[in-house]
Amino acid sequence: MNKEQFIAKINENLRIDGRTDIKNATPKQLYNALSRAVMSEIIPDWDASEERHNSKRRAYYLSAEFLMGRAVFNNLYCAGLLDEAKEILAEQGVDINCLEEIEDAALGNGGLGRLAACFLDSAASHDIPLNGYGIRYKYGLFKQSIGNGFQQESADAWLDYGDAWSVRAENDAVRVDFADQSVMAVPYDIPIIGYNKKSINTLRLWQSESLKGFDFGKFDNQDYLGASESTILADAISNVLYPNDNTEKGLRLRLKQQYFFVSASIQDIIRRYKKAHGDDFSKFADMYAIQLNDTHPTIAIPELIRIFMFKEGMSFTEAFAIVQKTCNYTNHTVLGEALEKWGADLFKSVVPTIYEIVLMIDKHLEKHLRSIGQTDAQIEAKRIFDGDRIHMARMAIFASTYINGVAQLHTDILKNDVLKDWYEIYPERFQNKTNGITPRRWIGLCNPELSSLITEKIGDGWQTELDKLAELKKFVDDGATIRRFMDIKREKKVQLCEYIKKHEGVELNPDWAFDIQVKRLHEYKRQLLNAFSIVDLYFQIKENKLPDLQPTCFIFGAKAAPAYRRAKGIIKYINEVAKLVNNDPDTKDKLKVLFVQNYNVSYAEKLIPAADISEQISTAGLEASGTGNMKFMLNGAVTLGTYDGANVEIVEEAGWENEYIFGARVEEIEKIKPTYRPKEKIYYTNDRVKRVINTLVDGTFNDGDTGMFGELYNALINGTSWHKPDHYFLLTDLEGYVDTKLRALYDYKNREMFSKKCWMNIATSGKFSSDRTVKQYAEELWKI
Ligand code: 26Q
Repeated sequence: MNKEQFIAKINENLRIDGRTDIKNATPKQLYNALSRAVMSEIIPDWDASEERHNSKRRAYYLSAEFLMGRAVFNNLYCAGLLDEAKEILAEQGVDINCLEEIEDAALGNGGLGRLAACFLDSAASHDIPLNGYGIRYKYGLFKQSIGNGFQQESADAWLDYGDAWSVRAENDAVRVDFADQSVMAVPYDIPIIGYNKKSINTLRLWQSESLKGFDFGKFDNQDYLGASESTILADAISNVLYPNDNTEKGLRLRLKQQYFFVSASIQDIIRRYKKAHGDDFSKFADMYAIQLNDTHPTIAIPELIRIFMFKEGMSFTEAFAIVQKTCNYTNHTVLGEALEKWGADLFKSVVPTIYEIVLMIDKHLEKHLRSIGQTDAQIEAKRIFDGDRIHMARMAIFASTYINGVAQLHTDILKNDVLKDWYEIYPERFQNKTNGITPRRWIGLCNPELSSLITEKIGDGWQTELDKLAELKKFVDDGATIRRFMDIKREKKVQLCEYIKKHEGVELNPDWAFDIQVKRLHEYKRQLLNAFSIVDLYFQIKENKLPDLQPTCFIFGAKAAPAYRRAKGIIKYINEVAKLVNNDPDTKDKLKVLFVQNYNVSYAEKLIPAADISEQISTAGLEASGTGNMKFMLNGAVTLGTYDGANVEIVEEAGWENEYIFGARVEEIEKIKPTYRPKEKIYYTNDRVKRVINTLVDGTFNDGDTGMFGELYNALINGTSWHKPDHYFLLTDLEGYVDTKLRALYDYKNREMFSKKCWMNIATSGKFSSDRTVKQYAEELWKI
């Protein structure tokens, strides 16, 4: 498509859509016209990719979340049309950035959903036949605003902008049956455009609709129950993404969502298999691998068995063998509260047939464990059905070929601790696959300035072979190059400052150090520890103890699950700290604290390139991997963090001298845990720590009489019925953290020396490309 054809297509779309043209179109009209122009351009390539992959072994990525972010800039970039599109609009006096008003596709909560999106990008960019299956939530993750320091939520009606990047594939609709209703699952196909259109894969998202109005003749009518189900009840299933990150709540609708998209996907996979290979399922596991993104789609295991047994006439044993050869399970967490367990009564009342099959799998497990000589106690600890609840992770492990963790440390913890019992009997099933991020979105698109400098130094090619960044090492002592990098970092800060001025109404100084913590709000991620460190700096400045401190902006961005009271209390606390330090004449020229509203993928693309310091401060052992840490590294920030998750591997790649690591390690945490008494051992004996903690209750700050701060204080100092005091070891790590933060900030004053550390981070970030990760999945798990 040449430029004239591109313009013609856009204009044609605008005439049909709104009887308008590029000059006069609204951003929404422009977005749809431009996107549809690209869509019509890529359809032949999309078809060709599918055709090419059809005869090959392929993998399916089943995930309840795909956190895609904004599609338009990424797709133009990957299709090689971004510069041309900019030009076309500019010629009509339109700034392409007006498309920033288009909402993100926020069909995920955080790391797990964004990882799925990065994997799809990487697979398409390396011609790996990987398709995604998920849910087309009508409302994605809620939008957040801050009012009087408190989080407020509103609905994310992302579809109000139109859905130019998907194709409704009504012919492939399938029926999904529950005990009390039947619904239609209608697929919407989204093209995943590989870099330079290497290949175009498909993300298929299912929307739940009423059966009414469809051609019943197309579906087999056995078990039909739902003829009178109202549209509203059907629509409810794919209506909204559950906003919990790393917590599990056994809710009926959530289980329905899981079975809904899994059943539809499995039916789809089987239909495709039959079309290509007929009714002989002996080659099923040779043709397909299914990756379960955490336990959320684990119901795929009994669903496959159900169809094999009741529709295809296999025995349980035959069906189970094929399923076990086909499925793999990725674990993303060690937090107990995130491990999915479903009440047996609930499960049975929603999907009774599946429940029976789960019982069969459980019996099969018991027999198998007995046959390999396990004791009653060992068997009991592994039962899928414990008499009361169904343990999804246990089912996933038993019925999978491989189980993988998402960073080396995390995998070691699974093997030696959380899943030790299982590792003992199935050592060959456990693998590590350290996470990664796509360099297309996380530098190419969000940091074109740095990308140009890199290309100037080492040529093209690094965008799909990120290990090539190692060639940047040789420029570390080249002052001119480092100063170019420093100019770019400043430019990214200026751009961020403009954006923040517009969206938060706050003015930041681009000559200050930017210290950024952006991620979901969770106690284990310890945003409260960061806030405490700032309060300690505040007190130290008031006492004239920090001469010539580097002026620093501390930026936070995070959404709290709406029902997570403590997380919301932490947001309010951060905003109270901001009010104090930003207004005190003794500190306002040294410290600036900002909590940005509605942190999401698009905001991340602005914040991350502007960071000097990346905050990755989880309690050691609790952050499975982290992927934000990798994005900051790739954009030239140093990590201020604990020895946790992928931080361990970041240090290994970049060298200790280029990161700021502090705090208790996993072994130390394990050692102090049994006798940990933070009140007696730290709070009462350390006045600095005490002064900071006391700000929760001594009237320094105001929680609007909600009691939130008192509850935070109580959890730290006294504990609760479900957790001992300071469950996340903030008091243990606070002093070491402040000292290390100060070391980083004093180092920063020698800008050129500090920038060399940043440069070394860029040069050693090659390992953290999701291209590497996906290739490892393809070769070592899927055998593609
Ligand atoms: C489960 C049941 C019911 C409702 C919600 C959930 C639920 C939803 C989302 C449970 C967990 C999640 C998300 C988990 C997650 O994002 N984990 C992160 O995964 C990243 C990718 O592997 C890691 O880098 C992070 O360390 C990990 O926290």
